[in-house]
Parts: sequence; structure tokens; C-alpha cells
Amino acid sequence: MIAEKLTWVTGSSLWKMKLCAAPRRLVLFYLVLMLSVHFCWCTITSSAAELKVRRIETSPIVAPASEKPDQLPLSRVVRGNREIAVAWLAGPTDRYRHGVLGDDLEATRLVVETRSGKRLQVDLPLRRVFEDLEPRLADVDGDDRDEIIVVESDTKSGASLALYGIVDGQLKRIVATSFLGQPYRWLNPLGVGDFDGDGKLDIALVATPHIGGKLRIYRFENSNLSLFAEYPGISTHQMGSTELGLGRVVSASPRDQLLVPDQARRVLMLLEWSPNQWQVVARTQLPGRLGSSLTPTDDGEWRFHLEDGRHFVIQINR
Ligand SMILES: [Ca+2]
Ligand SMILES: [Ca+2]
Repeated sequence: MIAEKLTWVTGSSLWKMKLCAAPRRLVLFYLVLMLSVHFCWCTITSSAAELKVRRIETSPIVAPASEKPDQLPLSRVVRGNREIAVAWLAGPTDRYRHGVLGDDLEATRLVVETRSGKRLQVDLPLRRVFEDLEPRLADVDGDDRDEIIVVESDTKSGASLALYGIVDGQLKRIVATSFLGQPYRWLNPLGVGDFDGDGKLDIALVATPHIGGKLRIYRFENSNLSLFAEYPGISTHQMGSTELGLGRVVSASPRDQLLVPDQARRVLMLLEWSPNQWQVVARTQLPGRLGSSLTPTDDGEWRFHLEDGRHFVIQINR
């Protein structure tokens, strides 16, 4: 009986012949040994990637100057490839003094220029601001027209992630997540990707990245954003910084993955939602605290610097 089990493990009838004649204790020893080898093999192969960090010398990156009238200071103009040619945040105000993004100024207006040259805009009511530095363009619903992902904060309820788009020739809010529930609570959008492998884009963000940040993933379905996955202890932003890209979406098959720092920003992890549970595909300890966005390079790596000013690149080895 024991020898039969061993034959299943090794796949060899020769083993069976030899072990039938072996003492019972020896058979048990071989059984435990072979099962251990089998288990170790499974564990090693499930670690499908490695994160490799290498130091580099580089010159400092110069922040882009404002290029649009009334543009929010420190914000970035974004260019698209579809109907929306350009999008930016404008109308600076200090009516919501949170200061999470480097100053007390936030935007009251979202502006786009279409490819046909038409300018459209949305002005928020007095109790709201765009607490953000860049509108992000993505075709979230797959209709070949970009939506705009932006952080919209309420002076009484804190931040939400909002999706804007051109509807019937007007720039309108299509849908938004719930507000975080109290003022001075912020979230940092992370990006879009197909994180559950159903062929449709999902949206990732980090809620309250300065206080126990939670990575959250939403599906856009039936004109709603529904939360389907959450991972605690993630921080993609340093309080007061204009750097928003400390976490990135990594293209992968069959599901896109997320490269994110832990709460202390000293560990980088590659996470996958696979399926219905999180898997840490790879992780690495950084030689200091992450102090910048992860910027993609032409070689498929990610460039960054630490808070102490040293520059590095990180490579994903699969
Ligand atoms: Ca769309
Ligand atoms: Ca999906």
C-alpha cells in the first residue's frame, strides 16, 4: 500500500519493486522525503518573478512649467490619443486647505480640448475641489472614447475618485466612488488595468496613503464603480509631495499586476489578484525610503530615487 503511494509520487514502477522488499521504516522515510521535495518544488515555481534593484547616476528631473491659462500650479497637462486631445486642472483656490499636494491651492475646474478644437469645462460647486495634480485619460468602459479619472474632494466628506467624460457634447461627471467620509482624507489614483482577467479595465487607487493606506480595486459595471479587492498597508504618496506615481500598474498575462510600496515605503511588492485572493508575486527591500514616482524607462525598467537623493532602477525578472 505504502509502495503504491510512492509509485504515485515518483511515477516509477522500478521504485515500487525495490521498496516492496524494504523495511517499513525505510519506506516511510522515502515517502516523507519525496513529498518534501515535491512541496518545495511547488513553492519555488509559484514565486514567478524577482525584483532586482540597481543604483544609477542621473541628473535631476526638472518639473514642467505651467502651459495653460489659469492652470493649477504644480499640476501637469495631459495629452490624449482619442477624442480628448488635452486635459488639465485650472481655477486655483485655497478654499480647502489640506496641503497634501505641496501647497494650499486646489483646482476648481477641469478643462479639456477636443481633437476638433472645442474647449469644454466643468466648474465645481463651492464645497468641492479637484484635489489632484493631473487628470488621467483612459477608456474605462471600452467605447473607444477616453474618460477622465480625477480626485474630487468635498470639504465635509473628503476625497472620492471621479470619472468624467464627454456626454452629449458636454463634459460631465459619469460616476464616482463614495467620499472617504470626513474632511482631510485623501486618496491617490494608481492606474487602470485588467486586474481580475475578465477582459475589462478596472481602476486601482490607494485610500488614505498617509494613514494605513488601503489599495482598492474597482470594476466599472452597470454605470457604477464597485469595489472588489483591497490590500492594506500600502503608501503611494508622501505627505506634501507632488509625486503621485509611487505605485504603478504592470502589464502581465492573464492579469495585470501592481508594483507598490509598503506603508513605510521601504519595501516594493508586485501584487496580483489571482483570482479572488492576493498573491505577492515578488518583493524586495529598498536601500532606503522611496521618495519619488516610479518612472518607466525604454528598457522596461522603473527609475526612482530615495528620500536621501540616491537614484536606482528596478527590474522585474520573470
Ligand atoms: Ca470610454
Ligand atoms: Ca477586469
